[in-house]
Amino acid sequence: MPRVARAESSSGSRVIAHIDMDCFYVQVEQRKQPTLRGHPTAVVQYNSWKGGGLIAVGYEARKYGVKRSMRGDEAKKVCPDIQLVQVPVARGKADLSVYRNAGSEVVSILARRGRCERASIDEVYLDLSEAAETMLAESPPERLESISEEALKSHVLGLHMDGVSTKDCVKEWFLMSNVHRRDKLLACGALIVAEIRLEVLNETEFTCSAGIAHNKMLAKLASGMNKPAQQTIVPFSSVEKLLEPLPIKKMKQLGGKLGTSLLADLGVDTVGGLLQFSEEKLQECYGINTGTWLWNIARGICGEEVESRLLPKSHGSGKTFPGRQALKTVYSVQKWLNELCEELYERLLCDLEQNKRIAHTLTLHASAYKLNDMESLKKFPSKSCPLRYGIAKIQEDSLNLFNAGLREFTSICSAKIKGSKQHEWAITGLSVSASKIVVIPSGTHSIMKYFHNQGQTCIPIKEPDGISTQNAASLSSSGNGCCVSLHLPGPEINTCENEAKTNLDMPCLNPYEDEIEVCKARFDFMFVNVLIYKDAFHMEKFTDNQDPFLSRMIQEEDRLTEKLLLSSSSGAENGLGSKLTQSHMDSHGPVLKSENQKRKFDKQKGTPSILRFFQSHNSSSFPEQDHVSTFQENEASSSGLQAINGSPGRKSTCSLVEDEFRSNAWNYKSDEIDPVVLNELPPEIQAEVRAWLQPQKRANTVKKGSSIIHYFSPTANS
Ligand code: TTP
Repeated sequence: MPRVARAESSSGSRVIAHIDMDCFYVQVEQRKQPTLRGHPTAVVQYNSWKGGGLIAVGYEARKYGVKRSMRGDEAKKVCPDIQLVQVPVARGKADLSVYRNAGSEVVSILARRGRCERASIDEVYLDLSEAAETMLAESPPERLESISEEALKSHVLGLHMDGVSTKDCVKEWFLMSNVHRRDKLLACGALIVAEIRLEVLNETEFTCSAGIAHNKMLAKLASGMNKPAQQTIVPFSSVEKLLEPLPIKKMKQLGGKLGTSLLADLGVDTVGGLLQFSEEKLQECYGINTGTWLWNIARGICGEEVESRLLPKSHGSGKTFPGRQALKTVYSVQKWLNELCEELYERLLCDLEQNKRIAHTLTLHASAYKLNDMESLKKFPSKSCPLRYGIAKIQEDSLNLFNAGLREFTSICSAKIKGSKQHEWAITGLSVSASKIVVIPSGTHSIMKYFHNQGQTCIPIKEPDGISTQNAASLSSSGNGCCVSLHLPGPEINTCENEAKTNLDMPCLNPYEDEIEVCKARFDFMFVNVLIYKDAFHMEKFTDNQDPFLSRMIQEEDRLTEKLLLSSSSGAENGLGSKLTQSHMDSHGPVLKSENQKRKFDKQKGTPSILRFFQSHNSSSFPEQDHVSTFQENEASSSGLQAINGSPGRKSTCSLVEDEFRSNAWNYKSDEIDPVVLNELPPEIQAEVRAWLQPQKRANTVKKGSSIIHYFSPTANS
């Protein structure tokens, strides 16, 4: 597409709003304590040193010169009347749940009007294109009896005042008729946003500010321009004027190294400065994608869609240990990790209970320095592994991740500093996060889909230092994340680097990825609940509630178990599978509603269960052993079956699955298998399974190329 047309079409008819809560933590505290309203107020971190650090400053306090970077004592000096409110504390660290919940209240109101993306604890994007189109078609601004007062307070960038009052000018802008359609749509969007902001105020008592533009980037820039409780509109014609003088560092994603490089290498310090470079030149300097992205943002082009997401993409719990609080022993790290994991796990369970979502990846981030090498720029490597539900498991895995990171960190540093002793390190920040969160689907799923998934495990999540866990989630769910690899014993711990390489190198082997994800989630959910039930606290919680979803899940699993009495191998009995099945059954006790159900479970105790069979393959069920799999190892094991197949002494996943399936299958009697299960398989596979059940006939039934192994093998799906 020609470049000018690209700019024109990208700005087209989309109407995007960015809503930003004003001084959010302060507003939440003021709602809790209405006497604080109208007073200069700030929210401080709980630490007592010099009155604590300010993390949110109310607008009344800002007038006195109080800033976020100040300590409480400093703020008192510039504003003696300031009210300092402590952030709630739990487990020795800030407890943000009250703010998170308040954010959710606002999101639920905003989501009524259009596609809504929760961008942070207090920020939301709304795609109002459809609502604006409808308004323009049915009741355009010029046909309205009046324009709301709130809308008339809008700031319209580039509007010429011509000596008339601002309000009149804005009114004229709303009512103009012979203008470009995109401006009319923007006017409709602004009227809608003004209404929404009033709804938020009436229902929650919170004020918010908004930016209304043709894309996310411009809307976000605009929302911060006039605060608090105001809205700013960016007509297409004013985009260039807005961007030209804008300092490069103010642009999202240009605040870091890239922004610094633009200044150092190209001498560019404003967005407008980028306009002098051709797209080719920018590509030459920064690569194809970044070059094009820079060329686009200089012209206000941003094709990023508003995602439909009301819930967070990840959960995290972290704490900083500045100055003398830095942690210097593994014991102290473990103590804090346990606290952080408890908070994280509470939120995971809450998400599971309220939203039926489970997380798949656990990531540990830390910041550290070497005691005798303060200048070392080497960052503590972030590590991730599959997330196992159960508080003890998360705590154990986090510590393993930390130890893996520490080994790498200290060895790198030690190599640089001759004679340095081990363990001369200090941790200044720790956080654990859970990402790759998926909704547990309702409905049933064929065993076929689960088998598809059994050969698969998540690729290492490669998260470059500094990238948020939200990005980790998106990387891991990017669609290239599936590969066939062996389930090695112990959690796979992955270094969070080289994500681009991973995505490029890892073969995407299955075209049914979405279904698999969904199916895996469903089965994971069963295992998750098995683990949850082991925890007395949560058992009580769930049984008290008699959660209908959970009961349905249990019935569903029960149905599957009955249907799929495939596994009776003694190997599985001794493994984790049997442990899980047992605890699953034990723990189901309290929620079984009918005598019938109880009898069914009693009968099933000690009987074969599909869970045992599956468990021997399940990626989240590794033995309790610290197995560190570095990126290189994972790459080797997963960058194609060829590598595995080719290496002597290691069997391919397919051949392992084949062996396992066979060794189990030979033990089954055909009359033990519900024909419904076989009927779910494709005809040629049904034939082969039946042949396995009746070995003497097997040789004649399997067509070449239609084997079950072929069916489940990656090449069959690629
Ligand atoms: P911001 O949106 O950055 O700021 P704000 O809402 O306080 O004020 P404004 O009206 O200017 O947008 O942050 C949202 C909340 O996040 C803030 O109220 C407190 C919290 N926060 C921190 O805890 N630490 C921080 O470093 C920042 C920047 C914010």
